[in-house]
Amino acid sequence: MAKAPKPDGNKGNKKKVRVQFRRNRSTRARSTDWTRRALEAEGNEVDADSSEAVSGKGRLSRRRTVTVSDGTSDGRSLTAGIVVAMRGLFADVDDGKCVRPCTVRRVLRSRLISERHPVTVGDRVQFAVGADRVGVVDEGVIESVEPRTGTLRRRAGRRIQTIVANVDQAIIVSSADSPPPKPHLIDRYIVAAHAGGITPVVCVNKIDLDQNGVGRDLVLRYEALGYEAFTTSALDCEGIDHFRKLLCDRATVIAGQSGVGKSSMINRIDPALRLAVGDVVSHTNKGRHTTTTARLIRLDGGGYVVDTPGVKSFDQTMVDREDLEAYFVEFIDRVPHCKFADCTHIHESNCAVKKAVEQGGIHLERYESYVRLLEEPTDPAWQQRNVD
Ligand SMILES: Nc1nc2c(ncn2[C@@H]2O[C@H](COP(=O)(O)OP(=O)(O)OP(=O)(O)O)[C@@H](O)[C@H]2O)c(=O)[nH]1
Ligand SMILES: [Mg+2]
Ligand SMILES: [Zn+2]
Repeated sequence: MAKAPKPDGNKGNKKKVRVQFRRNRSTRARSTDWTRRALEAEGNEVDADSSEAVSGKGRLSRRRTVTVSDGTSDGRSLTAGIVVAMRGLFADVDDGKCVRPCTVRRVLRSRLISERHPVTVGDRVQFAVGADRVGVVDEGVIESVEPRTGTLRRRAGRRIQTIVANVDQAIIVSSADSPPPKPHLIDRYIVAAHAGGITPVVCVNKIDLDQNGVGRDLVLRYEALGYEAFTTSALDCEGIDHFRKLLCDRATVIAGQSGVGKSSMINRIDPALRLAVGDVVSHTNKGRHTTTTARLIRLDGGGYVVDTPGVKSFDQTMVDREDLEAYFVEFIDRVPHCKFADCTHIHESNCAVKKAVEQGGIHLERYESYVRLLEEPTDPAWQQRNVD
């Protein structure tokens, strides 16, 4: 269930923690200069206004002691909020009264070195801020991030990108046509949703373009596996009532290829949102990547929805190879009948999974998704750093 931000906290107590120095820095940089920060925001380090007291053995020391505040920062009280968007290393935090840009205290970033960003959309945070000047929303500093529940994550280079945190379900949107559906991408999202502890739901939008029934077949495929699956048309509103009901009182991420109509569907729920919608390029039949950053939207009926940018591909190595079979629900009953206990269902003889594929009990495209995911290169070093 979606939780509203808690009321202001005010607990006091400073404590010392030991954190690792980042390898590429030995001196601290502080700034309250917005221009420099804005220039550095994309991909570079930006220092939060900090009360860090550094002690240690100078440049040779790889560790430092920082003083972080448990409940207050520099005498400023902490406020609870939820991250609604990320802009570089700045987080837009909604505390129920306003949306405020916040930097992230360096100690948090040091602790979450394996993540591309230490905070993400959907995170429930505590931030410190001075008294607002009249008519000005001052910048805040995120001091702590609550433990995450359901997440949608993917691999981004050698790090993890948590696309969204604290969601209950992922509605994985495909389109019946234009762009043509990519069942393999749906399967990747389903694995990632299970791995992140959220419920996958399949939606085939643009059902008005479903001339040859490909979209309806996809829905039947996933329904047969026990997943909630439904069709919509953001063009003529078919299925939008069902979509609205699914969002009610829950936290949902909407994910899928570019151009499938994710933002158009959300606009149908609340036309006042006016989310940007882009064309599908006619000669490539692909979307234009109109939505460029994930955005959390509170819904009038309770709950919230996160619109995300369309993806071309979705790398995930959250799941170990030997566990992957368990993420394909239709494999689970068959696996005990394979001859070899460690059967990978690829080259072994007497494999119950392959037999089911031959006999039509397992859809060939689902099996191909499994094979492609299994054969995807994994990075052992990456998996060790998987700390979240
Ligand atoms: N025919 C038809 N067109 C639709 C439907 N839904 C959306 N579209 C069109 O599809 C195009 C892409 O829609 P968007 O809502 O921008 O798609 P998106 O999934 O948000 O795309 P990204 O933001 O790039 O990820 C627009 O031209 C929409 O008008 C639908 O149900 N039927
Ligand atoms: Mg969009
Ligand atoms: Zn097997």
